[in-house]
Amino acid sequence: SKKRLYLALITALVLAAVPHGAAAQDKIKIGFLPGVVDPFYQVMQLGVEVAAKDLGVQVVTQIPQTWGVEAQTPILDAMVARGDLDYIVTAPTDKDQMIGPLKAAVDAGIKVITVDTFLGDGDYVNGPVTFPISYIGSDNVEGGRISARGLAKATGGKGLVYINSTNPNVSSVEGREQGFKEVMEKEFPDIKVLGPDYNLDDQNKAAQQTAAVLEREADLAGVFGTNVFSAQGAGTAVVNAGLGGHVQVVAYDATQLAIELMNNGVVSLVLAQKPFDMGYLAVQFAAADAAGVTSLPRRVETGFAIIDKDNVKDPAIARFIYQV
Ligand code: T6T
Repeated sequence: SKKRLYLALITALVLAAVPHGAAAQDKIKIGFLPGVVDPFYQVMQLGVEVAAKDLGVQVVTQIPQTWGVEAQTPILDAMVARGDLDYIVTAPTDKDQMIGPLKAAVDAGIKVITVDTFLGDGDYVNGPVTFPISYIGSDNVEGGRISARGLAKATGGKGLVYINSTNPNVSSVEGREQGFKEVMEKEFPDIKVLGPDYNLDDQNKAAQQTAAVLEREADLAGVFGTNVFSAQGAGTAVVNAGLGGHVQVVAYDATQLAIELMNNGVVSLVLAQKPFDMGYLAVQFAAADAAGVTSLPRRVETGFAIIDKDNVKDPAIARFIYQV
């Protein structure tokens, strides 16, 4: 496809411009600061590391233990204070509150690439936020739409469904909620949506919240878990309530547990993102930028693998299950 050709061209340019085995002092140094320790970002880290090796660049990785601005900002500040980083590749944990701390990095001479989540509205050409080189991640609004159609199909297009999510103001999960609600309103008038409840990216909290809804709403037909811990918590609650197969779950993020829950008939659809590609491309972009490439796209959507019972054994699909 055109996109593949384009990416191959970038790689060729980068490989031509970045001499292999360059002296250590010539290597660019990238700080990698994802959102939190989870299988999604661990796979992204693999992509970052493989690209760094392929392109001969250095990477310093630091991963927050918990999700949020409070955990991410001090790590970012410390990365800036090191004084030796050329680029920061990061997933902002809040689309507004991380603008200031990341702008400070730019003011200190570090270039920023956002992966998975974006700042502002994600339009780095027209703004309001234009300082990052690029956003490389999923089209999460579209992912929410796909999830809604999957859950509607599994529930027969009617009844009550519930969203469990992480936090407000995070571009990724916010987009998923928006796309999900949009499709339910427009295409499935007989489905009513409850929530979201916010679990602060804590799986136990997601399970408790889902259990409470299951108890309150005897006729709940389905749950949309908008990320790893939301979906795993929701799935666990459904299993514990003995409602597997009666209450359908759609899981965003293809963890081993999500796939196991699908094989057990609890989860009806798993949406795999492509975190390896996000990490690999981000490092490639940094190296290309350092080599003087000025035409890098300001937004790259990395796509999905939509996994269900019928295709999960297909190696071309199964390779997108998060293996860490
Ligand atoms: O769903 C991913 C990521 O896309 C989101 O921004 C935060 O949660 C995950 O890391 C999964 O836990």
